[in-house]
Amino acid sequence: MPAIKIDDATDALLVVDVQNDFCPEGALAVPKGDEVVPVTNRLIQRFAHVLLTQDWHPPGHRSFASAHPGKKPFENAELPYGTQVLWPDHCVQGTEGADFHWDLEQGKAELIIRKGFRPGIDSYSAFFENDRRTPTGLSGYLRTRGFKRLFLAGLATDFCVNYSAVDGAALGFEVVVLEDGCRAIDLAGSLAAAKEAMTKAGVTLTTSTAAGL
Ligand code: VGL
Ligand code: ZN
Repeated sequence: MPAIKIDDATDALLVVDVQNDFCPEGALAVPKGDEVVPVTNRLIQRFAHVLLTQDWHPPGHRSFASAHPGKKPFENAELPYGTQVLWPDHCVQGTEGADFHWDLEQGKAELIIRKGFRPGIDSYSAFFENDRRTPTGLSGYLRTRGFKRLFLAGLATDFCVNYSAVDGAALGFEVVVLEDGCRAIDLAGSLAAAKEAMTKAGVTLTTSTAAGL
C-alpha cells in the first residue's frame, strides 16, 4: 500500500470506542485494547478532523447478560431484531468504564457520537443500530460536512470497527481501517469473519505505517 495523502477537506478520522471498559481491567476488556491509544493519538495529530464514538448503555441494557436470567456473558440471545451476543455489563452511561481512556487525546474531537443508548437495541455500528434500521445520524453529519473518506481505528476490530466500516462503505463513503490502531475481541473466529466482511464490502485494510500516517 503506497502512502496515503490526507485531504483535510474531505477526510476524517473516526476513533471507535476507546473507552476504559474495553481496555485491560475494564468490564469487557479487549486483549491489549490499550495498545491502540498511542497509535490513535498519533493519528489524531495527523488529521484535521477527528470524530469519536462512545458506547453508551443505560443500566439494564438488553445486550447485557445480566438482563437475561440464566444467561451468561458471551452466550447468544434472540432479541426482536435477531441474534445478539450477550455482554458483561459495560460502558454504562456516566460511569468511569464509559469514559474515554485517560491518555486518549480527545480534546480535538469535533463530534462524539454515542450509541447503544436505546434500552432494547444494541449498536455496534457508528451508522446503524443492531436492528440495522435505526440510524445514528452519522451519515447525515458526514455528508453535511463534506467528508468523503473515513479512516477508522479503535475497539473492537471485529465488532464496532467492523460494523462501522461495512456500513460506511455501503453508504458510499470510502473507508480505510488502520489495523495497527485496532484490537479485536475474537469470539469464535469473529476476527477472521470481520476481515472477510470488510474486504468484501470494499473497505481498505492497511496499517498506519503502510499508509505513511
Ligand atoms: C463493542 C461489544 C459490545 C465494541 C461494544 O465497541 O466493539 N463490542 N459493545
Ligand atoms: Zn456495548
